[in-house]
Amino acid sequence: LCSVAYGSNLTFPPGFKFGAASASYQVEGAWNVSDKGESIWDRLVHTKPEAIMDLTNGDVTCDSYHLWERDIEMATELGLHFYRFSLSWPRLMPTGFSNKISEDGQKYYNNLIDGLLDKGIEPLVTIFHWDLPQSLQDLGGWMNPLIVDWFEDYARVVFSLFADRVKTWVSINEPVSICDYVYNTGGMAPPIFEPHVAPYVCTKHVLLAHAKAWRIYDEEFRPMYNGEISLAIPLIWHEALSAEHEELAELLRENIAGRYSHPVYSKEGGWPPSLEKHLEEVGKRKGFNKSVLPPFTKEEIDLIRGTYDYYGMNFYTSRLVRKARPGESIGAWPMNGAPDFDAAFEKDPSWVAGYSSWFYVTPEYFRPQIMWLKEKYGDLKFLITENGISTGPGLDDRMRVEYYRDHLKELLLAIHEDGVNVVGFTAWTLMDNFEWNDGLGSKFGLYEVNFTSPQRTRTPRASAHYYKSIIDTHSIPKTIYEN
Ligand code: GBH
Repeated sequence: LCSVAYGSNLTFPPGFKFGAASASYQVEGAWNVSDKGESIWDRLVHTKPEAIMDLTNGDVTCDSYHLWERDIEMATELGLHFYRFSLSWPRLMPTGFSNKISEDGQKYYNNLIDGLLDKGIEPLVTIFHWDLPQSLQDLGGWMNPLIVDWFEDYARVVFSLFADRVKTWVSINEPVSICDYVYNTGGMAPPIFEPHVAPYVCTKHVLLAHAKAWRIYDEEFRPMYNGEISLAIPLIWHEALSAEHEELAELLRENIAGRYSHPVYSKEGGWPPSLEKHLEEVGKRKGFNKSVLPPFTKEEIDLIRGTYDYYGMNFYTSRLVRKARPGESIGAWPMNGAPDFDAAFEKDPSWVAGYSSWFYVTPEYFRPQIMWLKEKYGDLKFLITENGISTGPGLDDRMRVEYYRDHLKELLLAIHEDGVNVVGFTAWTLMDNFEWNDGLGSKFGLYEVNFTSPQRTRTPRASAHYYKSIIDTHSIPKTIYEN
């Protein structure tokens, strides 16, 4: 692509960094090599293959466990400033506990980290991106309060092994996915359907686990290594269908963004007050005689509050919100509706659909979402930890080019017009990979992966060239697709 930068307002601030992301279960494969333990995703795909749309699984996927050198080469081709990847807990700690650290697991991540650093690319490491050891799931997983201690042990091992070279950390990727999607749909791993209590209990445990990891880093590792650690929180903007639904839309924003952000980022800590009040009513309505949202003690509020170094934000899509009609059946939170809030979701007819069923392209709400967070929690430092779109196969992914162009333009407006401090942007994802329940058929990659070749050949798409030109020019360039 021939590219020419135009207009200073389409230029990113000096020091702004670009990266691309992946996650262990989605790219590594090698699910049972060496002493690796079984994860909850291994268990799901092997015992309920029908949970995956195209009946594929992550047994081999991109085979990055063996092809990590090619992954680094791609990151280098793109000119990435950082590569975000996650650690597989059961690969590093086969029992799930810290009594055994895998030699081969350590070696794999050391190779990847050192290989990236050799090329001048920063490793940005996610400690947990959903592949919980099955051994811990057998003990209740995120529903067992002891997970907070198990995660703390895991995080300490991870920091001891890698914090000398890794300076930016994501503790837990998308609490909403592991708490809300999992228990509200029963379709992900673990396949447990319990939408009344489980999502809220899980939220509390995830926040405590994150807080412990942050505090370990802060006290034991930051003095030596001076890095940063935060959550990656997925935001789906909830826009009121019309003015009369605004109060409901705001309550839903508190449920998806506030439930995971307020305890960490607000000055007072704890649950968002409006949400706390609503979920107490929900509890009583359901006959619990108390809130479905477990309360925090004063100590817990203080433990969690302030445990951040930046705001990590994943942004993909949005929803229009209205009050449900009497008797209307409401889809599962957070993609299809909000039963606990008597809220139904709609899409704007003008929204372009992605390949995934949940996906609508809504760059116009990227900026309001960032502003909402800034207004609630103050002048935070934002890092966009994921953004991208699913398409079908093919190298000419015009849709993805336009998706990145439109979202990055909105991000620049947030930076230049609204004065938001955004320090970096991460494309999801470096290459096509195992897209959870959507399997290998849903393509999010800048690089296409040929899943039928033993080499898992990776080929840059138009969007890879486009992203490279953004990085090279530090601005949004004109391309063959520019209108
Ligand atoms: C992120 O999830 C993840 O961090 C990443 O691993 C993933 O590959 C990427 O985005 C693209 O999806 O069955 O209707 O409930 C985004 C949130 C969570 C969206 C699971 C789809 C299931 C849809 N995703 N969800 S539904």
